Amino acid sequence: MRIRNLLFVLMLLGSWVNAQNPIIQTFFTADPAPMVYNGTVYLYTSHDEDSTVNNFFTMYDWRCYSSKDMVNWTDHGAVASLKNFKWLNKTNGAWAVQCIERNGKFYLYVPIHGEGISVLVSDSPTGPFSDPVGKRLIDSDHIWQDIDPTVFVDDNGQAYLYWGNPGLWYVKLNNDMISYDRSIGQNGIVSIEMTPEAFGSKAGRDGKPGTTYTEGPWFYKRNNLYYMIYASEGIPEYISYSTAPTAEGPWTYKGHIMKRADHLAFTNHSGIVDFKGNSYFFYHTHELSKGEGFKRSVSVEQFAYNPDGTIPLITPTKEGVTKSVSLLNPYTPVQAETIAFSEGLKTTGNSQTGVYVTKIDNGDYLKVRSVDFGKGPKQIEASVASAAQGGTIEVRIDNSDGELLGTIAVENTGGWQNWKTVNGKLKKATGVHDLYFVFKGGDGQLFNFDWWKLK
Ligand code: FUB
Repeated sequence: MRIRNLLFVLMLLGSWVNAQNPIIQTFFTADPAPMVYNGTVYLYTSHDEDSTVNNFFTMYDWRCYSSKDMVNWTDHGAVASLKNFKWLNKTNGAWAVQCIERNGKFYLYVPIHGEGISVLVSDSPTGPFSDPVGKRLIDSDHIWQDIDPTVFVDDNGQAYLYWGNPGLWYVKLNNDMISYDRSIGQNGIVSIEMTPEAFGSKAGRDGKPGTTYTEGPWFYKRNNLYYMIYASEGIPEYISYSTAPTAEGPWTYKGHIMKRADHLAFTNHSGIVDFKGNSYFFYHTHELSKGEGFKRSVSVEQFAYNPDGTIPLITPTKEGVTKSVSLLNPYTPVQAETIAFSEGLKTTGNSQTGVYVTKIDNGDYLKVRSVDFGKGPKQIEASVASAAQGGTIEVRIDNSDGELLGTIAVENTGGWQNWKTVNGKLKKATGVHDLYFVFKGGDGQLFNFDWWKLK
């Protein structure tokens, strides 16, 4: 009996060690919006602040992460914020974002809670973004319901922007992506009829018949079928979906994709992409904050469509994506903020250094998955800076207390921005491994860490 208990504990520990969800641990991230561009998944998220104000969503900016392998995510920092809108007299309300690319420009559609939906544009997926309109994009008479934009460009070039809570509306964007056709609907805005056939049946709070549709639509097309994925069933939210033969409907309710589970937050919000032959479902939980619904974190599950194009019920897991779709090359500089999992760390950045890892304390660690050691490195190089005592980076493989390949000594470099390249000798290791940097030192913040490279 005791041995069985022990095995059970070891099994739980094992699954914790392999935990990949939530995929970002350095910040609270919500409302995932993945975009595949140029062999990379760019993940745009809203951002729940570490300190919640007035027990409500406290959200000032939008963040971006990218991955080529679906297990390591590179942090590009806050790529846009409410400060991008000079006309806006508001400091909170940076809700669920989506970015899409068209003709080499990147359009970031953002809701500002209570201020409707706006758009920013950039020449790069990671910004800087600027405001091409100078006022809100969606000009409706239900501004408080204008949240959660989702955008899709159809094969014929027509772009659609859908959004809304608890209704669902769309506009047909013009080719410039920053204005819309005002000749349809009500001054350009088409209201979708919310019927049980289209979005499932659920009585409203007033007891009157209604639909399950709640908010957070995610609109896309796959194999000639149009999909609308959305948060459903009120609070706590499920994720459900409907499909249609055209971008404008009629929609048919198809059922749940993710049901309520204990570690899900009271909201949920999803995004779906196909990448390198696999399908991925992004959502958010309150796992990292241990139950705080205004401090959410993005998770991902790999799934497969059924042969008829329907989506199976997806279970939220701690393991998340178990297989990387490509190996990481450690022989060119790897940004330290390329992370599969970490504990105790933050990232920050500036225009000289870009994004780097900070708030490194004794015992914190950073994991990078599926690193291709090849025939084996002899040395490791790392860029670090410290105005304090410095410390040591232990280089381990396969586990945070796995085989120690070597250590890098970090001394005071004369300032938190005085970057110095330091080296450490490594024991030989070949093949593919998960690489762990385990940080050791005295009390307080030890050093900053910008990049590393095997030699
Ligand atoms: O993140 C703020 C709001 O919570 C989003 O706009 C909704 O979709 C829900 O996730």
